[in-house]
Amino acid sequence: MRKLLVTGGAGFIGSNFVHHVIDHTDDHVTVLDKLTYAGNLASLEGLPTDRFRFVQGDIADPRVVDELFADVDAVVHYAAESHNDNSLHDPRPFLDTNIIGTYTLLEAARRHGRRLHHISTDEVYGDLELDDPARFTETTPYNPSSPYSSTKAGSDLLVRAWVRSFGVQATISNCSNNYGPYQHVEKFIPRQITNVARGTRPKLYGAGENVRDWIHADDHSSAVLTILDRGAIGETYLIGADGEKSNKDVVELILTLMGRPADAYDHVTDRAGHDLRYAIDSTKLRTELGWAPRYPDFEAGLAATIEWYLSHEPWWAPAKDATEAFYAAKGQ
Ligand code: NAD
Ligand code: TDX
Repeated sequence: MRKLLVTGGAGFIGSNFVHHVIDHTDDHVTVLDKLTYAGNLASLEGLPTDRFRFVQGDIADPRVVDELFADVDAVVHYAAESHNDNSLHDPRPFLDTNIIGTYTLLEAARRHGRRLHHISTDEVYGDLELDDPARFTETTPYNPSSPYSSTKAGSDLLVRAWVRSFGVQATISNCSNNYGPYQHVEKFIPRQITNVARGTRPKLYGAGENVRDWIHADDHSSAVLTILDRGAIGETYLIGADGEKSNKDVVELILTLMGRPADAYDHVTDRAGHDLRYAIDSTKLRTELGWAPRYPDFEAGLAATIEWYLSHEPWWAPAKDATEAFYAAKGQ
């Protein structure tokens, strides 16, 4: 039985990964999570106590990190400050967690000789024009736009340097936009679903022409497990499921699936520096490691996600009012 340490496992994608590992492997999972506003223990309810334990702590705290690294076989690093809008409001926690936190984990991986998989984002590559036939690949130059994406880019470069300079056994994945259960209501899709559920109109930034490349969180998890098992040390793999959609199309689909008129939404103040389009070419992961997504139908995945939010109001309601107050103060 392999022993995994999952940082940020009480967040959106980390908790989906923990459920995926428990369902599809014999591994034991320890979650290290600070429980910031984005962490939610309710996302980890019902896991078998003989295969799962939770530790509250900061990835930038070398004492707790060192103790946990001593007792595991491999580490999957999800913990981050993850929301672009928050990074425009207050960048400091992004530096502390994404840069210093990742540095702290790399030093522990080096001391203990542990395998580390670092989770990152396609946003490190900047953005593409709407009519550009290009997609991001593993060789696209880094060109991040926001405080969030620049700290993720910095953390990726630290991982690469620790592999090359110190022989740390690490891999990196850069994934496109995730959707699915357990995503915080600050993010685009859950915000609009829960707005409609509460009788509030969805809020589209600017004209809504920006394109995101959507992947179900469970497909992200299966890709990460594949890289952990079969990825080559020092390599980067892009994860994506060919799910490009404009924000306007997504809002209209949410409204239609929820039985409302497709135009019953508001245009609000655009995000500063708003990236136009992301698009992932995941050929390397598919051909070299044999991975394929299991949820290629975005509309079906979105319908299931809407059902999940409608039946889990106690999970999201406590965060909804504060999130909307934050946006309202910015005219969003
Ligand atoms: P999230 O904000 O939902 O969860 C982040 C988790 O990390 C929370 O549980 C939080 O409590 C924890 N955390 C924050 N700071 C910490 C610290 N200092 N120490 C320990 N724990 C801490 O984020 P998410 O959307 O699940 O993203 C997870 C990872 O995936 C991030 O690294 C993010 O960059 C990456 N990613 C996200 C997406 C996406 O679409 N959401 C896409 C690609 C990559
Ligand atoms: O109310 C909204 N209205 C709106 O039009 C919100 C919250 C967002 N948007 C737009 C902005 C983006 O173009 O929707 C798109 C998606 O926004 P977010 O959910 O904030 O995601 P994004 O900024 O694309 O970043 C996400 O994907 C990449 C994650 O939050 C990152 O952690 C990940 O790295």
